[in-house]
Amino acid sequence: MATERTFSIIKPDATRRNLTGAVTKMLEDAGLRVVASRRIHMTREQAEGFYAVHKERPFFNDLVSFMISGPVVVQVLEGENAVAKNREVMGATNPANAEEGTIRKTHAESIEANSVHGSDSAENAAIEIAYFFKPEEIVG
Ligand code: IDP
Ligand code: MG
Repeated sequence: MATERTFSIIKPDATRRNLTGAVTKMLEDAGLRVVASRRIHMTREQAEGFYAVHKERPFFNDLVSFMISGPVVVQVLEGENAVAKNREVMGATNPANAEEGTIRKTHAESIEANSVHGSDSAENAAIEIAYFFKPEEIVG
């Protein structure tokens, strides 16, 4: 399996509880390398654009409000099989269904405030990385 990149967000519920380091350590312990990282406070427009695929879902407005309720940390992660590896260490969307030892099982507050975002495919990873980072901001 070749080296791959994926996109991660440490969500406002985690930054609020000062868990940026704890979450990042879990990503690093899973074999992922942080090759770009920036703490931002997303605008509503930015969050709506990022989650545009979910705009017909009933939770869309709440999700956008949550994502702009505080700062987030946007990151590019690199490693072997990075997309799948990140999804594995994140755990299931609903923390009640997440495996022991995953970020969401350990830290998430709810199905919405679930501490992390991770790209679901290599194709979406490329789109999501380009949404937040210029190529020269990613240093592998
Ligand atoms: P994922 O983050 O595990 O890929 P998605 O289905 O892509 O899950 O949903 C995006 C985000 O929307 C979730 O991480 C979570 O914050 C929120 N979300 C998903 N399903 C629900 C729900 O049923 N109620 C409230 N928020 C939800
Ligand atoms: Mg998703």
